[in-house]
Amino acid sequence: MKEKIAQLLAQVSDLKCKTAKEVEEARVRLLGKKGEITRLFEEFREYPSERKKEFGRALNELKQAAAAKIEELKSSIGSETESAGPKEDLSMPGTPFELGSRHPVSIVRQEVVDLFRKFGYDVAEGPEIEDDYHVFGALNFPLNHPARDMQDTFFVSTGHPNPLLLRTHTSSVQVRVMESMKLPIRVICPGRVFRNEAISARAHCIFHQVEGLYIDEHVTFADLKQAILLFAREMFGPDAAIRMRPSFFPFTEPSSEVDVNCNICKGKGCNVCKGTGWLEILGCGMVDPNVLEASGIDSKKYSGFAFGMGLERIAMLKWQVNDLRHYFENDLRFLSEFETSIEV
Ligand code: 2U9
Repeated sequence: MKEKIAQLLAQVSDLKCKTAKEVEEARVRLLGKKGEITRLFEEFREYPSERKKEFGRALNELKQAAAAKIEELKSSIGSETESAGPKEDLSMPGTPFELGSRHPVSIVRQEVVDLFRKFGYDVAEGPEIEDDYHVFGALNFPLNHPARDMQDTFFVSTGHPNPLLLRTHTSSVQVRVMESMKLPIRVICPGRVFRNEAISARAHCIFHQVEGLYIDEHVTFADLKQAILLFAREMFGPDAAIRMRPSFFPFTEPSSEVDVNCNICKGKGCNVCKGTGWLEILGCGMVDPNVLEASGIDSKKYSGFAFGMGLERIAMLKWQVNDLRHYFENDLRFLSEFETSIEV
């Protein structure tokens, strides 16, 4: 034991390492679980107590000397590596990483929402899986209306009077607002809607809408016209003009479709506006008294207007995209054309 201790002590004091790996190897060889010094301690444990006195101190000194040497080697190698200069050239330009961008439909939705917030509208959202009553019944759709057909609507459950379905418009959110909020109501409802349509360049089974509703005493068609004109000017520029064409919706009376003057050909006629000089942007109308009454609003005292627009359509006009399917395919070549979401 005595000789072995002396031999290891000499080894420790002569120990030289060039790399951190060599230091670690030396540590394992001497002090590791199966290291030589550890093994001496195991041997020592078996000795009778009178012999323990003889070697105990020397053995502890060996262990301390080995640990101190390993520490010394570790720090000298560390400082040598540092003194050799930094590995990386910190003046080099960083590795660029690609920034994501907002989806064009999200950009348009934000624009429309911000704009109506500025006009004093609240924003409301509601469930995408709705019941027949909130999507059709409360909105004056007769029981035999074709929109209720399975060819037009995705049903989740059938066979009872108020089946569940994927909402075909966000008007169901306004119905819920009318049921729960105090009058007057001024709200816009952005959201995803679903229709059982064949997918083409002009139609998709999923799209996004923003709908608006304003109910108060003495609301007139003139208020509606002014609100839509202000919206068009904010959205398409101060020169935007609108034209209203009579239309029909079960939930509004009278109803109207709204066109904005084509900002590509300035009204002269081009292939985007199909030679008409006008582009359809939304539908609107005065809320049908039946719809107000269904949600418990006195239609003698209150009146209101409502409007709805498809966001993909607005985005197609804004960026002159000619195929609706681009908005759903997540092709990065298309998506990266739009503004970045991260402000730098
Ligand atoms: C309530 C009462 C009335 C919402 C309205 C339209 C006219 C409309 C279409 C535009 C293109 C749907 O996305 S689209 O296909 N919408 O023309 N929407 S009035 O009227 C309401 C809504 C809720 C309680």
